Order: sequence, then structure tokens, then C-alpha cells
Amino acid sequence: MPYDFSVELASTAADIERALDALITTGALAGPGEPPERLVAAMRHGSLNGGKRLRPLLLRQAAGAFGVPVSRTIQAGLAVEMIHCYSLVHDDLPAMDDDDLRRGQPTVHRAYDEAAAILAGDTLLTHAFGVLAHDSLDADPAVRIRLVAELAAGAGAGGMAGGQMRDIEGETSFLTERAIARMQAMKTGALIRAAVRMGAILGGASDAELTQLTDYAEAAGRAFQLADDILDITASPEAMGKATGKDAGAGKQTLVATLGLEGARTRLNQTVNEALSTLRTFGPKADGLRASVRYFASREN
Ligand code: GRG
Repeated sequence: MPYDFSVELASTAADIERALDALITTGALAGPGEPPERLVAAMRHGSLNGGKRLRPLLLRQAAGAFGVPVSRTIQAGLAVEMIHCYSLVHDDLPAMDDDDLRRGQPTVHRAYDEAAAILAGDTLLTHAFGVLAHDSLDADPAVRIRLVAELAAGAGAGGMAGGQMRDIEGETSFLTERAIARMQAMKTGALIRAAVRMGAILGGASDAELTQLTDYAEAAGRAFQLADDILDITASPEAMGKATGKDAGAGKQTLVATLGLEGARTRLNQTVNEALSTLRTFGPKADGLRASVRYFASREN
């Protein structure tokens, strides 16, 4: 059967939705004590029912480039998506972007309260690493440890959380084009990079293959962010399921503000081509990764 991106996108979303639904319950999250129902409900609100699940998709496609079956990629994809969902819950808080709407629904602090949203984010983050450590993920503990380290690096101070800090600092100080690119590579790019590398690690990639896929992931992350910045200006809140036009309103420095809309579109096309060229030695098994970066540039939400 010829490769169909929309089928893979929908099937990844269904797999991740099912995995989140099974994990985020008072029973499955039990520790020395029983999880409070309100906390679990806030976690479910922040993670279920929506989301394109693009990071698990990339992880699955990178692993697929080495022939890893989908079923072996779901747990690691789940962990990455939990980190992504935590970041959105915290990003929406009044102390950060102060948003009322996410994925077409009230944000977690709106549906519950700020304390519940902070704790829901904290707990999604914490259990993500529990998911990676579980021996059902991979029989080899060395693989699981590499995945833990990879995700921690992508989500931490030199990755997503550090990028968020740079973004906040940028609201009150001038950022050069280079500084904007560095901030975005951390805030958005680092988790995308981690997802791709985690798939490659599951696939037993050689050092050279890991480097090639890292180059792919970095270009794909730049394409994703450029498209996001363009959509913030061109798309409607209905299509996005969240407020738009916020970057300019908040005085955020993006590459669209620096390059202009047309300049950003041109840069986006160049970046997609860069990502595609990193995959030239991979055969048809990397078609999913090729389709994803094209999708990043053409998506409407
Ligand atoms: C709070 C530690 C911390 C980090 C926040 C994710 C993030 C860092 C900020 C979100 C701000 C933002 C809109 C960044 C642009 C890129 C992005 C993460 C877009 C949303 O991702 P999608 O389109 O969302 O994959 P869905 O809803 O499909 O999961």
C-alpha cells in the first residue's frame, strides 16, 4: 500500500489518546498513596481530547526508519506527549501566556484553578519519566536510560524550559535574529529534536545516522516554529482552538516580525528543503519523516 500521511497521523493520535486514557487514572498513577481525583481530572483535561500528537508521530517515524514496529514506539511517544501537554498547561498560566483557550477548550487553570493546573503540569512531567523507566518499554535498561537522558535534556534548562525563560526575557529586551532562532530552537525545537532522537535510539541508529536525524529534527523544528508564527498572524482563533495574534500583542519577537510574512514563507520553504536533504541516504522507510516536515509547513492549525 502506498504511504498515506493522514492515515498515520490519525492512527498515532488514536494510539496516544488510548495510552493517555489508560495511564491517567487514579489506579494507574497510584504511588505510596492514592492520587486525588481532582488532580487526575485536571491532568486528563490538560492531555486528552485534542492535540495533533506530532511529537509521538515523529518518534514513531524515526523509529520506523529502522523498521521498529509501531507498538514498540507508543510508550516513548506517550512520555514525550506528556511533557508537551505539561508545557502547554504551564504556558497557559497567568504568570506565562495567560490564555483562556487551548485546543478549543478552557485551559486547565480556567476549568479548575491555578494550583490544580500547576500540579497537573508537574505530575504529567513526573510520570513521563516513570513511563520511560518502565520495563515494558524496552527489555534493555540501557536503552531506557538513554531515553530518559534524551528527554530530560530536551525538556530541561538547555531545552524547552530554558527556551521558555529566554522567550520571557525577550519580552523586555531586544533579541537579534540569531537570538530569536536560539530561543526557538530551545523552546519548541528541543522537544521535537528529542522525539526524533528517541525514535532513532529505539531503532538502534548508528552515531552517523543519529547525527543525520538530529539535523533533520532541528530543521523540522525550525519549520514547525516558523509555521506556528505565520499561523499566529494568518489563522483564525477557531481554526487554531486558541487565541491568535498574541505574539504581536505581547511584543514577542518572532522571525515573522523580523523577516516579514513573505520573508518568513520563503524561509519556511528553504527550511523544509533543508530537512528533506538530511534524509537523502534514507530510503522509503523515511517517507513518514519527509511527509511530516511538509505537513508542518502546510498545516492550518
Ligand atoms: C512552560 C516549561 C514551559 C514551556 C512552554 C510549549 C511551550 C514551552 C510554549 C508554548 C508556546 C507556543 C505556542 C509555542 C509554539 C510551538 C508549540 C509548542 C505549539 C503547540 O504545539 P502543537 O501545535 O499543539 O503540536 P497540539 O495542541 O497539537 O499538541
